Amino acid sequence: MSRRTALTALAALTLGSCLAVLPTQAQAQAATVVVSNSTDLSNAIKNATAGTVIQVRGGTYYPTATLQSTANGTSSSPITLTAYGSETVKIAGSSLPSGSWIFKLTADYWNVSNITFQNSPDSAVVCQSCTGTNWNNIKTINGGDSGFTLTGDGTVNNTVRNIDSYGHYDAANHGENADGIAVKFGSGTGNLITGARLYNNSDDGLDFWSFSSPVTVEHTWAFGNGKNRWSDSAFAGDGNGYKLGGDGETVAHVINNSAAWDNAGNGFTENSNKGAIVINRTTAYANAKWGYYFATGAARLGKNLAVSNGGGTVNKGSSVVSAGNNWDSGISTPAFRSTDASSTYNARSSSGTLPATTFLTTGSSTIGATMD
Ligand SMILES: [Ca+2]
Ligand SMILES: [Ca+2]
Repeated sequence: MSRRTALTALAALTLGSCLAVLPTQAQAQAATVVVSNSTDLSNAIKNATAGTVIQVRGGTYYPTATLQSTANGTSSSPITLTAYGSETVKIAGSSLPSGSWIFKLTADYWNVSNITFQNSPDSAVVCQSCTGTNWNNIKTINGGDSGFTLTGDGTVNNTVRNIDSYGHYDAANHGENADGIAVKFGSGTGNLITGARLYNNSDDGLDFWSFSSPVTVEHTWAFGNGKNRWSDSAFAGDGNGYKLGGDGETVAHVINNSAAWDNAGNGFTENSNKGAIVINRTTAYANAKWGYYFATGAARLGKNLAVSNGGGTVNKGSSVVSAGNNWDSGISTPAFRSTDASSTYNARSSSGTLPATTFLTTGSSTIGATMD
């Protein structure tokens, strides 16, 4: 103890009886909690308060009930749930009752990072009416419904950064529902998805069905969705890369610098959303249906690149504004450096960004996704 600290402590002791400085409940519980078993993990999540940091030791956890919390952090004192150091943390849903989710927040200001949620009986991660949550470098894998979901009114200012979400399949509905990311049935502004890799899901890569406020997406890849990888004789997955509406909502979502390839449906589709959806510098390659399907709405399509899509390049209605895309007059189609997608499955960078690839890159500074 330094001399100054010692004197301060002595002064505090001397004055203690009249100062009566007692910690508040929140201050008393704010702490770093290191957990290494499912019971402690569940309790730490449930009992967190603003400022709590939950560090999860490496290993695979098998909770027997959904991990959930309604505890709020604050913008200046969020609740943190993360892996301990650089350890590898997986939370598996295989001991949960059927129909369960692995992790559900109905809460504000959480930062969740560096955790894999796998083999959920139903959805893996659901954030309901959340404000100010940040999800960094998480994975949702091989679940029984959508991988990552934002839902409910009051879904505000959430950021999903560098998520991998793949292999989801809802067997009971023959794959009709399981998306990589679902932002559905709700409202709220300021939500951002960036750096996502959404692939090999039974339904769509990304789905904004019945969400009535604009969502921004950037630096995201959606591929291989909607294929029957489960030998389901009544398979019903849709397989759109980016499904940008539905249920009568009119909303101007924004998609920048992202790509869709090898999906069983359309690369990018309004899905009946008549809003002024902005799609800018994206690439649609070798999707089974249309590269861009915007037949009824007022989308703004700019500087996009569509190549080798089975249904055609673009289906655009009379209210669509289209400029600088490779289907517009006078715009040429640059050659791809590579059409070998194997590197897109590689590990991410140490900071969590998408793996380096030349796949679908062209070097163009004016058209198409840059694939990073
Ligand atoms: Ca569907
Ligand atoms: Ca869907």
